Amino acid sequence: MPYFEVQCDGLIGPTHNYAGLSFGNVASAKNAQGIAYPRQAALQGIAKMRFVAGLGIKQLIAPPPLRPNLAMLADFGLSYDTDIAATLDHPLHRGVVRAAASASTMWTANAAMVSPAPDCTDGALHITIANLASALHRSQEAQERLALFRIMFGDVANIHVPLPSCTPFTDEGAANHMRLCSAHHHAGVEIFVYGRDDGGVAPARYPARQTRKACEAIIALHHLPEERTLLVQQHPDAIDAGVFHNDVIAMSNETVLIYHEQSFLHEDAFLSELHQKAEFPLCLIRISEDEMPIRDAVESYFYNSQLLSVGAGRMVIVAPTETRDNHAANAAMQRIIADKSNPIDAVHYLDVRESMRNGGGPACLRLRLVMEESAWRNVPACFHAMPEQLARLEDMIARHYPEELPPEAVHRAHFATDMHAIYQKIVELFPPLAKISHSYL
Ligand code: SUG
Repeated sequence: MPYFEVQCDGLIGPTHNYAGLSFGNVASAKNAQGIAYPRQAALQGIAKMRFVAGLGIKQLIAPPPLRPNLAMLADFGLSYDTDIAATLDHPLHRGVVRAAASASTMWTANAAMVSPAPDCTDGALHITIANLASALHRSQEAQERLALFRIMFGDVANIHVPLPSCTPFTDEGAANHMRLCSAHHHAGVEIFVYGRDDGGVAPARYPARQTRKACEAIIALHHLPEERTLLVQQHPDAIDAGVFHNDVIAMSNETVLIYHEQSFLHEDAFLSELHQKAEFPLCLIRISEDEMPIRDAVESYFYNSQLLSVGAGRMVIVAPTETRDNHAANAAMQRIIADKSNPIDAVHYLDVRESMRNGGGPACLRLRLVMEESAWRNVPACFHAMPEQLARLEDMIARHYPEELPPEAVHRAHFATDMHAIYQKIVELFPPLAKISHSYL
């Protein structure tokens, strides 16, 4: 099989904290000001990578950027050399300091939109880095991910710079993208899900982060043919219920699409276009509001599971333990596993609680790529989640990451120097990172 799917997970950085930075993300608001456990968070992330690699799936590691981001602080006239503690009492500056310390690159599903080579008419693997322009703490990721992805995938993919950071083009990457295909190495149908279009229906309470124009721009950049591309609007009521990305209400893999009845604004039109464009048998699993209310989907992150191919046409689901602990979500999961008419054989529940408390489940923590063996081998070895590298990372995390981080810790004078010293330990395990210039280090 020439092409296979690769999972690329973000290594959770040492500054992981709960700052309540994401309006519309229910977990982020609920856990704001709570105490975070960066060491535990990072170890949970590594355990997930090891588990997925153990399923025989190719797994990569995307290391975090330098935090706190002193360049961004400087944009607001702030620095750790002056009276950083005073920012605690200044609402604007408090938010900026917390944004500059955010470990949000862990949610790698938002890093980029990826179109595998078999889908693109020019036969190239295309990656467009997301601008994440809807929130300050996420917007700083765009240039950092561009630099990292050039190092990781520069030899194997056509990497596009983020779209301009302005309202009509806000883009949150693969969290709003699905791909259906008969098998990963065959041409697939790519589904771009947007929350907002100029003059169209929009959510009333929470922001819609992905625009239709951003999707259209990426479709053109990636050379995706119209006959295998769909543009679908996310249901605004779902966004208003806390579904800030499509991957909080739908999941897909190869022939399978699992979705809630309120995932899309025009479900019937979407399904008829999908049936017309997909030239292979589809397995559509629709979940009604009666079976699992959106409220439970948001609480359990059922749809933010990883639906993974494990060979011979079979699949498994890697779900967060919160799904097991939610009655409706677990019942829906068991129904799907028991149903022999679909290719899904098992669910594995994993603990990624630290990320979940900021609204990031197993699927948020990873970006999917489809690659050939030669491309896979071209990704520098340190980024491969091999057992030795995972063990080295665990050792480094256990020695150096803070055990706990209350939100006010990021306002302490020594925070930047302490965290930057840990970053140097990360660079030692990912030597190509030294090429990324941080002029202020
Ligand atoms: O953008 N949370 C992230 C969670 C991203 C989840 N990703 C996917 N659904 N693919 C976000 O809302 C919270 C940070 C804080 O509040 O400290 C945060 O950014």
